[in-house]
Amino acid sequence: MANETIFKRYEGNPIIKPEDVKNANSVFNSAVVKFKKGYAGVFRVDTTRMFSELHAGWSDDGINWKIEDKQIDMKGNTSKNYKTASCYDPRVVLIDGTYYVTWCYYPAGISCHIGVAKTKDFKTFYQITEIMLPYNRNAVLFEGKINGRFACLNRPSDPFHTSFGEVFYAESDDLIHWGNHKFVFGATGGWQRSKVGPGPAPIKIKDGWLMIYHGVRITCSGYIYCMGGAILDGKEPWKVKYRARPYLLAPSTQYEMVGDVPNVIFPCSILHDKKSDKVSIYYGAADTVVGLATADMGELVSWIKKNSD
Ligand code: BMA
Repeated sequence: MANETIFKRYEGNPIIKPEDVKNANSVFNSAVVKFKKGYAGVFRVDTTRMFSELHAGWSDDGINWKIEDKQIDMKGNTSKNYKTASCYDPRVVLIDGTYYVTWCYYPAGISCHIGVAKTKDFKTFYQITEIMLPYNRNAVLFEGKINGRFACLNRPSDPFHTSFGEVFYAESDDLIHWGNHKFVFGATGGWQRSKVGPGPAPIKIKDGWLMIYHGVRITCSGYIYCMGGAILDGKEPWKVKYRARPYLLAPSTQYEMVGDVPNVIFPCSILHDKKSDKVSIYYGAADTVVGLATADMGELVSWIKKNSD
């Protein structure tokens, strides 16, 4: 594939298509994790009514998925309109034996902000609260506590498809009260010249935190979403140690270039198999399907370092 650098696309892509879920128009920006002997995840399903919903799903091998036909019946502190609030772009992370889900939604009017929920079994989900002030469009928790606190990366926004976007860091003792907000990085040049936003939960590595993210450039015929990589400081993750200048993956296959929103690669989850040292990225493609791409962790980290300035 022309633009593959370190990540190779899975030859059976796309691994999840709209026809895999009843009444789905599209299944895309979705988050998967290791669960028991297999995998589980929270999937973004846009229905044929064009509501965005969160659905749970399971897999034995991480490639063949069974996704629930019904949206997650969220318990806890949900907004009254949870079922029609257009819930989208989930991220999932395991911290101390509990899985936490963050997602963007519209609990009131056009004010998009971020929900956080917990689950142990991907059957019962409890919403804890809403984090970050509106408008915020993307938030992902780190996979472990940092200096004893929960921490997240997030992207302040406006109600629409902004032409700007920068990544911020925040931390919390209880997932409810957030502070120590710090700027991490913003748009630079080239493929990430218009806006950037966090992708999957950052992964702890020897050099700090491996961060995969999306970067956007606005062209005369629309936005183009690519995937990039950076390494953040282990103790002070708002400090960027390395950030690769070239993209890691750009839309170039038919399923990335053709769909509801053309030219989108939107990574939402990463799996690291410690035995083989293989990294798998699950990404939404063209706001329609889910693609999978894999890389060797060692090669990925040295490529980010080598291509950083
Ligand atoms: C972003 C989000 C994503 C979407 C992307 C491209 O602003 O809405 O859900 O994949 O735009 O349309």
